[in-house]
Amino acid sequence: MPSRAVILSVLIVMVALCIDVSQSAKIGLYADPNHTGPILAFHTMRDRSCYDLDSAEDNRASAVNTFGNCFILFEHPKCKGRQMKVKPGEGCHANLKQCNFDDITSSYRSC
Ligand SMILES: [Ca+2]
Repeated sequence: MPSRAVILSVLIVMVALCIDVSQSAKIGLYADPNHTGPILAFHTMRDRSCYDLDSAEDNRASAVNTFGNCFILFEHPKCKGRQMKVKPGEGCHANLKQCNFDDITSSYRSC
């Protein structure tokens, strides 16, 4: 029979895992409209820190998939400059050009 402390520890870890999952947000950036062309970025953000695209992916994104999450795309590195929020029902996910944000994204963070 496990001690009460062990059960409590397991519960705390489970709660921590649930919180972590709820805060993680997946994003995909694509070089061409309608989520085609080379994938420039595809990863899961664990917090709201800023992510800078590498020079090879910089200023190339033409479409974004937020997988139901909320993200802010930025014109310059370090989440500076012009910005565009993309979340379900807001922003030009399939064609960033429609929001005058084509080939501009240099960094992003979740919101
Ligand atoms: Ca830029």
